[in-house]
Amino acid sequence: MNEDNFQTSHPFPILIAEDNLLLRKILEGHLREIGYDVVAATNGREALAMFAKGYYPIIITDWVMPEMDGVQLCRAVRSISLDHYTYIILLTSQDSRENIIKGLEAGADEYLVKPVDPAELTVRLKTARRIIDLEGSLKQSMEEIRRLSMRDPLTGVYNRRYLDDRLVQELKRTFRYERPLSLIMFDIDHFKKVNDTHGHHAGDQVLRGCAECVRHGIRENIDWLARYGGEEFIVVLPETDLSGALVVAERLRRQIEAHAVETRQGTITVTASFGVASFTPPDQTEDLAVAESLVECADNLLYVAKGEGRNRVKG
Ligand code: GH3
Ligand code: MG
Ligand code: MG
Ligand code: MG
Ligand code: MG
Repeated sequence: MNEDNFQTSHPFPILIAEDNLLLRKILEGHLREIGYDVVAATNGREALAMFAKGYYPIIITDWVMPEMDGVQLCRAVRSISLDHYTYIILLTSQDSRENIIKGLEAGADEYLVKPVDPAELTVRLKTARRIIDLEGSLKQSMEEIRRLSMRDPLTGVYNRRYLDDRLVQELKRTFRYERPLSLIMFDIDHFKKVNDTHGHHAGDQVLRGCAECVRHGIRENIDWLARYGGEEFIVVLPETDLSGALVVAERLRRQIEAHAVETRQGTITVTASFGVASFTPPDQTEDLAVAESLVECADNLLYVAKGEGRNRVKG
């Protein structure tokens, strides 16, 4: 087996725990022969210490060992919460029904009766790999779903669901550290006209362009932008009081006004109206309904900005 094959087929080491030197060497030799990388421990305690230092997706453990036996090792490994699954194969000469159940109950996935048949071990390891690969792809899918569930598909900024959850988290921090928090809500002016004049597709491009423009105009990793509704967005500014937020809103207003969106229908520029609301504890007693009232307050001020002629900031 060449180096490349080795890498792609067995990219991780197996941890074995076996107190009998001869059996350990035989097992190590067989695993190496079929291309696995092996790390060996002489008892359960040693294996657990190695496991705590590095992740092993597969553990092959003897049952009867000094200090910590295989069943205790299974229990210990299962009690550690891990990001990835570890497949445990328990080796036993005690193949009574009762012992097998005890081993599986302790968290072993599979047992093999000693003396280990190399051919059987090889196929059991294939099962282990299938489980580990399946778990890996499930994790990836979950991560992808999680990522998608918090974003607005059109603009790529956070969506309303994320906004609701994160805003409550930000407020908890605001209460805990008695720091200010500001919220800017903005709505594109006469956006219906953009759609009516240039088409929905161009309208979409304008929405993307505005979101991009604002995303670049706020502090990276501190402030964040979410799409609240159709052409309404919210920027959350932690650690920022009203005067600071008004400065940011005014800058964003000018940036949107100056931002030209190139579309097949030609260059489109829009303006937006802004409402800014702030909050500093202990102005109010701790109540997470503040999240709603902040949004409501910014919304009302946004409405005032519209009424006064649009393309302006109200705070
Ligand atoms: P105002 O200045 O008062 O905000 O006027 P407006 O025309 O922007 O507001 P109005 O609420 O009348 O219209 C909003 C428009 O935004 C109507 C809706 O079709 C459009 N819109 C909402 N979501 C999207 C979207 O995802 N893509 C496109 N292209 N248009 C959208
Ligand atoms: Mg033993
Ligand atoms: Mg409107
Ligand atoms: Mg609008
Ligand atoms: Mg609107």
